[in-house]
Amino acid sequence: MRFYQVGRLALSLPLLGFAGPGSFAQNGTSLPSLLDATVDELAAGLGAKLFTSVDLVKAYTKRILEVNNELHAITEINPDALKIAKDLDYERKFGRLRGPLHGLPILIKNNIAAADLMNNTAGSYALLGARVSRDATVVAKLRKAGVIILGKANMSQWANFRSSNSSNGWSAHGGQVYGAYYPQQDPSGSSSGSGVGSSLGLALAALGTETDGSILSPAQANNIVGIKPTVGLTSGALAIPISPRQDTIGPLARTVKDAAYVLQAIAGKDPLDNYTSAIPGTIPNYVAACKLDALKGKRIGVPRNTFDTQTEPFASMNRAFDAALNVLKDAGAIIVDNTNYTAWDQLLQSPAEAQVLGADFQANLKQYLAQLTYNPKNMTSLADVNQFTKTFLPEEYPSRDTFIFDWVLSLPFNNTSPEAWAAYQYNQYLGGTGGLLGALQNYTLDAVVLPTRVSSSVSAIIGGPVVTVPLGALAPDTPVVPNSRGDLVASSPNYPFGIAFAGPHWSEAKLIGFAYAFEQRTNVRKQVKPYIAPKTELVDVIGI
Ligand SMILES: *[C@@H]1O[C@H](CO)[C@@H](O)[C@H](O)[C@H]1NC(C)=O
Ligand SMILES: *[C@@H]1O[C@H](CO)[C@@H](O)[C@H](O)[C@H]1NC(C)=O
Ligand SMILES: *[C@@H]1O[C@H](CO)[C@@H](O)[C@H](O)[C@H]1NC(C)=O
Ligand SMILES: *[C@@H]1O[C@H](CO)[C@@H](O)[C@H](O)[C@H]1NC(C)=O
Ligand SMILES: *[C@@H]1O[C@H](CO)[C@@H](O)[C@H](O)[C@H]1NC(C)=O
Ligand SMILES: *[C@@H]1O[C@H](CO)[C@@H](O)[C@H](O)[C@H]1NC(C)=O
Ligand SMILES: *[C@@H]1O[C@H](CO)[C@@H](O)[C@H](O)[C@H]1NC(C)=O
Ligand SMILES: *[C@@H]1O[C@H](CO)[C@@H](O)[C@H](O)[C@H]1NC(C)=O
Ligand SMILES: CC(=O)N[C@H]1CO[C@H](CO)[C@@H](O)[C@@H]1O
Repeated sequence: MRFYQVGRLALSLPLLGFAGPGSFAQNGTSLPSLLDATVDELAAGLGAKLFTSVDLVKAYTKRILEVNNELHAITEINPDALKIAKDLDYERKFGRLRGPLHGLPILIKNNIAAADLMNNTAGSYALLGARVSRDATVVAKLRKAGVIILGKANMSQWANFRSSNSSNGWSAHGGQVYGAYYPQQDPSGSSSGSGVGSSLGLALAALGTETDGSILSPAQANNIVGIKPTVGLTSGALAIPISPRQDTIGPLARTVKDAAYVLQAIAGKDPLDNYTSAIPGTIPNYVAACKLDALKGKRIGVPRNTFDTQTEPFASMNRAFDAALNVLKDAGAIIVDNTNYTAWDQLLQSPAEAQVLGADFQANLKQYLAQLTYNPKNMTSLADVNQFTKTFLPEEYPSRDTFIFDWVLSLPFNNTSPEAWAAYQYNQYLGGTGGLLGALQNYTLDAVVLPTRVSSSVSAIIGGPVVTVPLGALAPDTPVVPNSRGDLVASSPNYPFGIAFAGPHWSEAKLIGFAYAFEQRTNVRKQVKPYIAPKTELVDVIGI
């Protein structure tokens, strides 16, 4: 078995200035390669007038069009993107910089609404053409920070809350997203297009949403960084919901620092989302938290009973994980092994999470639909959506069933019933005293570290933060295994996987620091190569 990052883990300092093969401007000045370009590199290039935001939009748009027929990562390109870029270039010219993201293009998942020409459908024809009167709060914040919303990223339809037998990254209105690391790769989900789009440099980065795994898992499968923020750190207003108790919006980006820049721009209180009122004090500086020595003296637990499987490919991932523990130690961390979650087996058996999500989904979808200012298919409830899905052919029913919709509609309680509250309280025990919070306390830890594939649930049910960073890719002799539907490759050579840091609520700055310290010492992202990538670079569009 071979892992890209294991073995010589020499400390490699971040490259200064413009890194990578990139391309060259006519006069020989090197331009950043868009497969890997960072915020700092792009901001420096814009500042030095090597290129403009208009150039960035043109280049990223071409890159999308180069690969989208094959990968279906993007559902729509913002028809206003060039105009917005022009305006931001104009502001820059006159010295008005909105912040470090000024003039940089970002993709947003197709369940986050924008009050522009783009559709927000969660991948369903039921919402095609529907309008909202304002931007989702995170989108408004991005625009204020000078970000260009370049397009919408395809996703697992309804954030994977419709069917028992669909596939990751499939939506009726968007088709099937594929990952770029193996032909027909399962891109994971539900923020599938956000993962692929960010990984292939179809934009600077992307926003995704997570209820349980939907940022962490596609970030891992697409060889990038994902930050799943504490529920309430980023406003969920005007994102198509599952449950406000677990839904959270966060960045998928190629580097920890870029993800930190994006998180900085979208975090904050919002009167339209009461969960944000729990944010303690002022928002920390997440970019400044990116320090090489962030792990020094920190106690990092390993809840080993959550990943003790010896079957492949998981055993391989576990070995890579164990090698990574040595990197953390070398970076000064105190590894506290076997900080096991006492309630893990109970969590695996528990229906409580599904009950909470199901009860909330019905009520919260209704609230979202009530905010539409134009609703061409008259969707007012989950029952309407279910009926539509079963009868509108492109929704591919019954080949892709409506098991979750039907189950939610049959629940004998709703989200104000005692049953839902009891389930929620049980989750707080499973993830709290019996899980992450108990381990943090009992072993006096700063955080725990986990293979990304097992990192989401415990933090999901208590609303805690997790950061994932690339760890490796499966070896060339890995068997090719299809997903359960038989239409994607779920495990294969070169399939990327990650390592995740989880901590207490509002500990993003710490977790970002830990992930950065690991990333800078390993640089896995650049060693794992996609089999397909767009060729357009800035040099191809500058001045055209
Ligand atoms: C190269 O060209 C860019 C514009 O395309 C210009 O801003 C830059 O100053 C030039 N650099 C040199 C070394 O001439
Ligand atoms: C949104 O969907 C409508 C209906 O299909 C379509 O006419 C429109 O072009 C879409 N918007 C964008 C920006 O693609
Ligand atoms: C937030 O909470 C207040 C007080 O309970 C309530 O009046 C308001 O409607 C809530 N706002 C939202 C957007 O839920
Ligand atoms: C923790 O879990 C691992 C893996 O299941 C097991 O080998 C170990 O004995 C456990 N340690 C404790 C203290 O429970
Ligand atoms: C939606 O409702 C409006 C007003 O009741 C009606 O005119 C329209 O035909 C309905 N559209 C559909 C697709 O059912
Ligand atoms: C999905 O489930 C439905 C309902 O059980 C079934 O009719 C359909 O054949 C299944 N599709 C696949 C691809 O297994
Ligand atoms: C929720 O269920 C309770 C009974 O448990 C019922 O009284 C209440 O009207 C229901 N609420 C909604 C919004 O359906
Ligand atoms: C932490 O300690 C408490 C009290 O002894 C115990 O109930 C709980 O199971 C422990 N949790 C973990 C994850 O170790
Ligand atoms: C921008 C883009 O390529 N959108 C495509 C997304 O997928 C749907 C369905 O396959 C196409 O119709 C769009 O053209």
